[in-house]
Amino acid sequence: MRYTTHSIIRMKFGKLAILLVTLAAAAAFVFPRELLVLQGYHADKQKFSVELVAKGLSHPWGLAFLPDGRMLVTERGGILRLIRADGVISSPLLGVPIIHHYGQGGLLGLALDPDFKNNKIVYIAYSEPEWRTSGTAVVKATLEEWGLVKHQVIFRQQPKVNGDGHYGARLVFAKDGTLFITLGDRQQYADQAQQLSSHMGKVIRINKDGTVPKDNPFIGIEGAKPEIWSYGHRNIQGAALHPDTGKLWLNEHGPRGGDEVNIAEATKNYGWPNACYGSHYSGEEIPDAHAPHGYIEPIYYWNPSIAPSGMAFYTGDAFPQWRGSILIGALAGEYLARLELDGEKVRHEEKLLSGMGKRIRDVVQGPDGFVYLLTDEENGQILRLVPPAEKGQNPEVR
Ligand SMILES: [Ca+2]
Repeated sequence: MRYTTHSIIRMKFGKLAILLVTLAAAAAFVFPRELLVLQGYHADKQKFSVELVAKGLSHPWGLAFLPDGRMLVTERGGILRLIRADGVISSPLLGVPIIHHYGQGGLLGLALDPDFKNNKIVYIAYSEPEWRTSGTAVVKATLEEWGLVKHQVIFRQQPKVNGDGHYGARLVFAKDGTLFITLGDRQQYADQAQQLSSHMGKVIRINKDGTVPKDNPFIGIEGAKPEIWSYGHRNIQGAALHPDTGKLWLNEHGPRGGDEVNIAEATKNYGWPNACYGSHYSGEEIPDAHAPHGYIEPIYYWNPSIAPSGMAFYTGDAFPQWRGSILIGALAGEYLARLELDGEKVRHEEKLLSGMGKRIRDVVQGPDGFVYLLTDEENGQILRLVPPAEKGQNPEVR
């Protein structure tokens, strides 16, 4: 039989289609929801249980709920998946950007467009490779059932540098529709956190199309990058908008004994690396003094360090006593921090889930008011905190 070029192409497409269907079927595995043995978990003010929603995710990093109740989840290695509320995990979505997959780099934070219901647009932060360097970038794309289309890279960290650490990479929409991007100092470049000519160690604020908002604070300052909102940060892996004030709250990995919670205000300098609690990992001391140099003191810090990551304000009905608290996942600390607030001060910290031995990468309040967590491990999980079932009540019909 003679093959024409046309028939060969057709055959290849036919085989490709069969291969794709087979792969999709193999990858869409089902995990029944399980109850862990943490029924009636002890806590200061609220008892809760922990449910396993899904597992088998490789170092999941960011989670966002779609309006239909499904979860969009990034895995650090460069995989994006949709996960149903009953734990069914999709095959990897197509159209994901190429990432620098070393160290802390990968597919990282994500956010849905505030008008996602109508436009299906998502924003994903990732470490973008360029020759031997990389930098945090943000891609905007439309989410289809099978993947991302209509990509537009709306932000690129400048300069790109060597090294695989401190990408920051949380994305939060402000109430005015601008997008905050949290960055890190890229680990070996701490001094750039103080330089307005570099994006590193900054909070960035841009419009949805990547342009600079007209009221950004450093527009017109010679040599300053106009996307900068605040500076002097080390590595911001958690951020959330205060539900009442609309201010951007964040947490950042500090040096040894100096992880922080800050409220990021326009033009403000948060001190890194010139002032900070704790000491460099080399043992070298860092001055604590913030005020004499105009650096903003953290509103809270951890000594010893906990390596804080995802962050959410709790506003739901499932845990009334937690309303108004911040929930922060601890990686090295292996717990869920609940910070009780008094205005813009932290009044009390409660350590939830300590002893479970899980590095917690992201924290999200679900549309049901339950608290969803991503665990950072090769066989990563989605866990959720729910109120404990009443005695004799079937937890499935709670
Ligand atoms: Ca600081």
